[in-house]
Amino acid sequence: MNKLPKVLVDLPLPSFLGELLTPFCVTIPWDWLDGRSGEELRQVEGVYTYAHPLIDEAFLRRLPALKVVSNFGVGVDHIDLKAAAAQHIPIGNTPGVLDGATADLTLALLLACARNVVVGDRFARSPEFTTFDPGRWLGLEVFGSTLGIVGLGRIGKQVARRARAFDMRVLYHNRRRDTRAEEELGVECAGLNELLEQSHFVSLNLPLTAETTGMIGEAELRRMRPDAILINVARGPVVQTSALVRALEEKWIAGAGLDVTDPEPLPRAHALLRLNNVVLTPHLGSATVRTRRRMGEMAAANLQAGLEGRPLPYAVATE
Ligand code: 8YV
Repeated sequence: MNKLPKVLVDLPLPSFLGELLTPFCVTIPWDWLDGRSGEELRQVEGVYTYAHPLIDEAFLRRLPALKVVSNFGVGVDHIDLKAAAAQHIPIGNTPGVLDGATADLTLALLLACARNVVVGDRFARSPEFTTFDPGRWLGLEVFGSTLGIVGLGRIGKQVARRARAFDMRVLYHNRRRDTRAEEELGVECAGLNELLEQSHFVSLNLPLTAETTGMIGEAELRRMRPDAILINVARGPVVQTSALVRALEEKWIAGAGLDVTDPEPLPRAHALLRLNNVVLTPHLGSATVRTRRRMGEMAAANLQAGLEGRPLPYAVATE
Protein backbone atom coordinates (compact mmCIF):
# COMPACT_ATOMS: atom_id res chain seq x y z
CA MET A 1 0.00 0.00 0.00
CA ASN A 2 1.27 3.45 -0.90
CA LYS A 3 2.03 5.65 2.09
CA LEU A 4 0.48 9.10 1.81
CA PRO A 5 2.95 12.01 1.95
CA LYS A 6 3.17 14.13 5.11
CA VAL A 7 2.19 17.78 4.95
CA LEU A 8 2.80 20.37 7.64
CA VAL A 9 -0.33 22.50 8.24
CA ASP A 10 -1.29 25.60 10.18
CA LEU A 11 -3.59 24.82 13.06
CA PRO A 12 -6.43 24.67 13.73
CA LEU A 13 -7.11 23.57 10.17
CA PRO A 14 -10.85 24.12 9.60
CA SER A 15 -12.62 20.89 8.62
CA PHE A 16 -13.80 22.24 5.25
CA LEU A 17 -10.13 22.65 4.30
CA GLY A 18 -8.90 19.47 5.97
CA GLU A 19 -11.45 17.35 4.07
CA LEU A 20 -9.95 18.51 0.77
CA LEU A 21 -6.50 17.26 1.81
CA THR A 22 -7.23 13.85 3.34
CA PRO A 23 -7.59 11.95 0.01
CA PHE A 24 -3.95 12.54 -0.90
CA CYS A 25 -1.87 13.42 2.18
CA VAL A 26 -1.53 13.11 5.92
CA THR A 27 -1.49 16.40 7.83
CA ILE A 28 0.87 17.04 10.72
CA PRO A 29 0.74 20.10 13.00
CA TRP A 30 3.32 22.87 12.81
CA ASP A 31 4.62 22.16 16.32
CA TRP A 32 5.61 18.66 15.18
CA LEU A 33 8.76 20.50 14.04
CA ASP A 34 9.71 21.50 17.60
CA GLY A 35 12.96 19.88 18.63
CA ARG A 36 13.20 17.72 15.50
CA SER A 37 16.26 17.59 13.32
CA GLY A 38 18.12 15.61 10.68
CA GLU A 39 16.52 12.60 9.01
CA GLU A 40 13.21 12.99 10.82
CA LEU A 41 12.59 16.24 8.97
CA ARG A 42 12.81 14.37 5.65
CA GLN A 43 9.30 13.13 6.34
CA VAL A 44 7.80 16.52 5.44
CA GLU A 45 7.05 16.73 1.72
CA GLY A 46 4.55 19.57 1.69
CA VAL A 47 3.64 22.72 3.60
CA TYR A 48 0.11 24.16 3.69
CA THR A 49 -0.44 27.59 5.22
CA TYR A 50 -3.27 30.00 5.80
CA ALA A 51 -2.22 32.11 8.79
CA HIS A 52 0.84 33.72 7.24
CA PRO A 53 3.61 31.95 9.21
CA LEU A 54 7.10 33.07 8.20
CA ILE A 55 8.53 30.77 5.53
CA ASP A 56 12.08 31.99 5.15
CA GLU A 57 15.30 30.49 3.88
CA ALA A 58 16.16 28.85 7.21
CA PHE A 59 12.71 27.23 7.42
CA LEU A 60 12.97 25.89 3.87
CA ARG A 61 16.48 24.54 4.51
CA ARG A 62 15.24 22.58 7.53
CA LEU A 63 13.00 20.48 5.28
CA PRO A 64 15.28 18.73 2.77
CA ALA A 65 12.50 16.63 1.19
CA LEU A 66 10.07 19.53 0.76
CA LYS A 67 8.36 19.50 -2.66
CA VAL A 68 5.79 22.29 -2.41
CA VAL A 69 4.44 25.17 -0.31
CA SER A 70 0.73 25.76 -0.86
CA ASN A 71 -0.70 29.01 0.48
CA PHE A 72 -4.43 29.40 1.11
CA GLY A 73 -4.70 33.02 -0.02
CA VAL A 74 -3.22 35.24 -2.68
CA GLY A 75 -0.75 37.28 -0.58
CA VAL A 76 2.63 35.58 -0.21
CA ASP A 77 4.49 38.34 1.64
CA HIS A 78 5.31 35.85 4.43
CA ILE A 79 7.18 33.57 2.03
CA ASP A 80 10.74 34.20 0.82
CA LEU A 81 10.16 33.60 -2.88
CA LYS A 82 13.83 33.98 -3.82
CA ALA A 83 14.90 31.36 -1.30
CA ALA A 84 12.15 29.02 -2.57
CA ALA A 85 13.31 29.50 -6.15
CA ALA A 86 16.92 28.85 -5.15
CA GLN A 87 15.83 25.59 -3.56
CA HIS A 88 13.51 24.73 -6.49
CA ILE A 89 10.42 24.63 -4.29
CA PRO A 90 7.28 25.75 -6.11
CA ILE A 91 4.89 28.08 -4.28
CA GLY A 92 1.16 27.97 -4.93
CA ASN A 93 -1.48 30.58 -4.08
CA THR A 94 -5.12 31.35 -4.92
CA PRO A 95 -5.28 34.39 -7.22
CA GLY A 96 -8.37 35.86 -8.87
CA VAL A 97 -11.04 33.96 -7.01
CA LEU A 98 -11.13 36.36 -4.06
CA ASP A 99 -11.13 39.68 -5.92
CA GLY A 100 -14.89 40.23 -5.81
CA ALA A 101 -15.29 39.28 -2.15
CA THR A 102 -12.35 41.48 -1.11
CA ALA A 103 -13.70 44.41 -3.12
CA ASP A 104 -17.12 43.92 -1.52
CA LEU A 105 -15.54 44.17 1.93
CA THR A 106 -13.64 47.31 0.88
CA LEU A 107 -16.96 48.95 0.05
CA ALA A 108 -18.55 47.57 3.22
CA LEU A 109 -15.86 49.25 5.36
CA LEU A 110 -16.06 52.45 3.32
CA LEU A 111 -19.81 52.67 3.75
CA ALA A 112 -19.66 51.67 7.41
CA CYS A 113 -17.15 54.44 8.16
CA ALA A 114 -18.88 57.06 6.03
CA ARG A 115 -22.35 56.42 7.38
CA ASN A 116 -21.64 55.59 11.04
CA VAL A 117 -22.98 52.06 10.69
CA VAL A 118 -21.00 50.63 13.61
CA VAL A 119 -21.29 53.53 16.06
CA GLY A 120 -24.92 53.90 14.96
CA ASP A 121 -25.56 50.24 15.73
CA ARG A 122 -24.07 50.64 19.21
CA PHE A 123 -26.18 53.75 19.81
CA ALA A 124 -29.37 52.14 18.50
CA ARG A 125 -28.98 49.33 21.04
CA SER A 126 -28.06 51.63 23.94
CA PRO A 127 -30.44 53.15 26.52
CA GLU A 128 -29.52 56.59 25.11
CA PHE A 129 -31.61 56.10 21.98
CA THR A 130 -34.99 57.35 23.15
CA THR A 131 -35.79 59.95 20.54
CA PHE A 132 -34.84 60.63 16.92
CA ASP A 133 -32.44 63.54 16.54
CA PRO A 134 -32.02 64.72 12.95
CA GLY A 135 -28.70 66.35 13.81
CA ARG A 136 -27.08 63.19 15.12
CA TRP A 137 -24.75 60.73 13.38
CA LEU A 138 -24.47 62.81 10.24
CA GLY A 139 -22.03 61.06 7.96
CA LEU A 140 -20.15 61.68 4.78
CA GLU A 141 -21.82 61.48 1.41
CA VAL A 142 -20.41 58.59 -0.60
CA PHE A 143 -22.03 59.22 -3.96
CA GLY A 144 -20.33 62.00 -5.85
CA SER A 145 -17.23 61.86 -3.63
CA THR A 146 -13.70 60.90 -4.71
CA LEU A 147 -12.13 57.53 -4.03
CA GLY A 148 -8.38 57.07 -4.38
CA ILE A 149 -7.32 53.49 -4.99
CA VAL A 150 -3.69 52.73 -4.23
CA GLY A 151 -2.90 49.60 -6.25
CA LEU A 152 -5.07 49.05 -9.30
CA GLY A 153 -4.56 45.30 -9.61
CA ARG A 154 -7.29 42.70 -9.82
CA ILE A 155 -8.85 43.66 -6.47
CA GLY A 156 -8.38 47.40 -7.03
CA LYS A 157 -10.23 47.17 -10.34
CA GLN A 158 -13.16 45.41 -8.70
CA VAL A 159 -13.23 48.19 -6.09
CA ALA A 160 -13.23 50.78 -8.89
CA ARG A 161 -16.18 49.06 -10.59
CA ARG A 162 -18.21 49.17 -7.41
CA ALA A 163 -17.24 52.77 -6.66
CA ARG A 164 -18.31 53.88 -10.14
CA ALA A 165 -21.71 52.31 -9.46
CA PHE A 166 -21.90 54.63 -6.46
CA ASP A 167 -21.22 57.59 -8.79
CA MET A 168 -17.83 58.20 -7.24
CA ARG A 169 -14.94 59.83 -9.05
CA VAL A 170 -12.11 57.30 -8.93
CA LEU A 171 -8.40 58.18 -8.88
CA TYR A 172 -5.79 55.45 -8.88
CA HIS A 173 -2.10 55.22 -8.16
CA ASN A 174 -0.19 52.30 -9.55
CA ARG A 175 3.36 51.34 -10.44
CA ARG A 176 2.30 51.46 -14.10
CA ARG A 177 -0.33 53.58 -15.76
CA ASP A 178 -3.26 51.44 -17.01
CA THR A 179 -4.90 53.22 -19.93
CA ARG A 180 -7.16 50.26 -20.64
CA ALA A 181 -8.59 50.46 -17.11
CA GLU A 182 -8.98 54.21 -17.56
CA GLU A 183 -11.13 53.62 -20.64
CA GLU A 184 -13.05 50.64 -19.31
CA LEU A 185 -13.65 51.81 -15.75
CA GLY A 186 -13.51 55.58 -16.06
CA VAL A 187 -10.68 55.88 -13.53
CA GLU A 188 -8.02 58.61 -13.51
CA CYS A 189 -4.31 58.09 -12.96
CA ALA A 190 -2.76 60.24 -10.19
CA GLY A 191 0.50 60.60 -8.32
CA LEU A 192 0.34 59.34 -4.74
CA ASN A 193 0.46 62.85 -3.26
CA GLU A 194 -2.25 64.14 -5.57
CA LEU A 195 -4.44 61.12 -4.77
CA LEU A 196 -3.97 61.57 -1.02
CA GLU A 197 -4.75 65.26 -1.19
CA GLN A 198 -7.89 64.94 -3.32
CA SER A 199 -9.58 61.76 -2.12
CA HIS A 200 -12.41 61.63 0.41
CA PHE A 201 -11.71 57.91 0.71
CA VAL A 202 -8.33 56.25 0.20
CA SER A 203 -8.38 52.50 -0.33
CA LEU A 204 -5.22 50.39 -0.09
CA ASN A 205 -5.46 47.42 -2.45
CA LEU A 206 -1.85 46.46 -3.04
CA PRO A 207 0.43 43.61 -2.00
CA LEU A 208 2.94 43.94 0.83
CA THR A 209 6.43 44.17 -0.64
CA ALA A 210 9.68 45.86 0.35
CA GLU A 211 8.43 48.85 -1.65
CA THR A 212 5.00 49.10 -0.01
CA THR A 213 6.01 48.36 3.60
CA GLY A 214 5.34 51.50 5.65
CA MET A 215 4.21 53.34 2.52
CA ILE A 216 1.54 55.24 4.43
CA GLY A 217 3.23 57.09 7.29
CA GLU A 218 2.99 60.48 8.96
CA ALA A 219 3.79 62.52 5.82
CA GLU A 220 1.17 60.69 3.76
CA LEU A 221 -1.51 60.83 6.46
CA ARG A 222 -0.91 64.55 6.92
CA ARG A 223 -1.44 65.04 3.20
CA MET A 224 -4.92 63.53 3.40
CA ARG A 225 -8.00 65.67 3.85
CA PRO A 226 -9.18 66.14 7.46
CA ASP A 227 -12.54 64.64 6.43
CA ALA A 228 -10.94 61.66 4.67
CA ILE A 229 -11.32 57.98 5.52
CA LEU A 230 -8.52 55.42 5.03
CA ILE A 231 -9.52 51.86 4.15
CA ASN A 232 -6.98 49.03 4.42
CA VAL A 233 -7.93 45.56 3.19
CA ALA A 234 -4.40 44.83 1.94
CA ARG A 235 -1.82 44.15 4.65
CA GLY A 236 -1.33 45.90 7.99
CA PRO A 237 2.34 46.83 7.53
CA VAL A 238 1.55 48.97 4.46
CA VAL A 239 0.50 51.56 7.06
CA GLN A 240 2.73 52.74 9.92
CA THR A 241 0.51 51.95 12.87
CA SER A 242 1.88 54.58 15.30
CA ALA A 243 1.38 57.32 12.70
CA LEU A 244 -2.15 56.08 12.01
CA VAL A 245 -3.03 56.15 15.70
CA ARG A 246 -1.85 59.77 15.93
CA ALA A 247 -3.68 60.70 12.73
CA LEU A 248 -6.93 59.32 14.15
CA GLU A 249 -6.46 60.71 17.67
CA GLU A 250 -5.41 64.16 16.49
CA LYS A 251 -7.95 64.18 13.64
CA TRP A 252 -5.52 64.65 10.75
CA ILE A 253 -8.03 62.33 9.06
CA ALA A 254 -11.62 61.56 9.99
CA GLY A 255 -11.51 57.80 10.27
CA ALA A 256 -10.27 54.42 9.12
CA GLY A 257 -11.74 51.08 8.14
CA LEU A 258 -9.23 48.32 8.76
CA ASP A 259 -9.52 44.67 7.84
CA VAL A 260 -5.81 44.21 8.49
CA THR A 261 -3.49 45.71 11.10
CA ASP A 262 0.11 45.63 12.22
CA PRO A 263 0.40 43.71 14.44
CA GLU A 264 -2.48 41.39 13.67
CA PRO A 265 -4.39 40.67 15.78
CA LEU A 266 -3.85 43.85 17.76
CA PRO A 267 -2.96 43.39 21.44
CA ARG A 268 -6.24 43.76 23.35
CA ALA A 269 -5.09 47.00 24.99
CA HIS A 270 -4.02 48.64 21.71
CA ALA A 271 -4.90 52.32 21.15
CA LEU A 272 -6.72 51.54 17.86
CA LEU A 273 -9.27 49.46 19.77
CA ARG A 274 -10.26 52.47 21.89
CA LEU A 275 -10.97 54.80 18.98
CA ASN A 276 -14.54 55.38 17.85
CA ASN A 277 -13.50 56.66 14.44
CA VAL A 278 -12.17 53.23 13.45
CA VAL A 279 -14.13 50.28 12.09
CA LEU A 280 -12.27 47.00 12.43
CA THR A 281 -12.88 43.58 10.93
CA PRO A 282 -10.75 40.48 11.62
CA HIS A 283 -9.20 39.86 8.16
CA LEU A 284 -12.51 39.11 6.46
CA GLY A 285 -11.53 40.21 2.93
CA SER A 286 -12.14 36.84 1.31
CA ALA A 287 -14.46 35.49 3.98
CA THR A 288 -17.50 34.29 2.09
CA VAL A 289 -18.57 30.65 1.96
CA ARG A 290 -18.12 30.41 -1.79
CA THR A 291 -14.80 32.24 -2.02
CA ARG A 292 -13.13 30.44 0.87
CA ARG A 293 -14.35 27.10 -0.54
CA ARG A 294 -12.88 27.89 -3.94
CA MET A 295 -9.61 29.07 -2.33
CA GLY A 296 -9.47 25.75 -0.46
CA GLU A 297 -9.94 23.82 -3.70
CA MET A 298 -7.19 25.80 -5.44
CA ALA A 299 -4.79 25.41 -2.53
CA ALA A 300 -5.49 21.66 -2.38
CA ALA A 301 -4.93 21.33 -6.14
CA ASN A 302 -1.59 23.14 -5.81
CA LEU A 303 -0.54 20.94 -2.91
CA GLN A 304 -1.46 17.69 -4.65
CA ALA A 305 0.28 18.70 -7.88
CA GLY A 306 3.46 19.65 -6.01
CA LEU A 307 3.49 16.40 -4.02
CA GLU A 308 3.10 14.44 -7.26
CA GLY A 309 5.84 16.43 -8.99
CA ARG A 310 3.46 18.10 -11.47
CA PRO A 311 3.45 21.85 -12.27
CA LEU A 312 1.18 23.75 -9.87
CA PRO A 313 -2.07 24.92 -11.50
CA TYR A 314 -1.83 28.26 -9.64
CA ALA A 315 1.87 28.88 -9.18
CA VAL A 316 3.45 32.08 -7.87
CA ALA A 317 6.17 33.38 -10.18
CA THR A 318 9.32 33.05 -8.09
CA GLU A 319 12.01 34.12 -10.57
C1 8YV B 1 -6.95 35.11 3.14
C2 8YV B 1 -5.71 37.12 2.22
O1 8YV B 1 -8.11 34.91 3.83
O2 8YV B 1 -5.57 36.05 0.14
C3 8YV B 1 -5.02 36.76 0.96
O3 8YV B 1 -3.89 37.23 0.77
O4 8YV B 1 -5.27 37.95 2.91
C4 8YV B 1 -6.99 36.48 2.62
O5 8YV B 1 -7.89 36.49 1.57
C5 8YV B 1 -5.82 34.78 3.99
O6 8YV B 1 -4.61 34.75 3.32
C6 8YV B 1 -6.05 33.45 4.65
O7 8YV B 1 -5.25 33.36 5.69
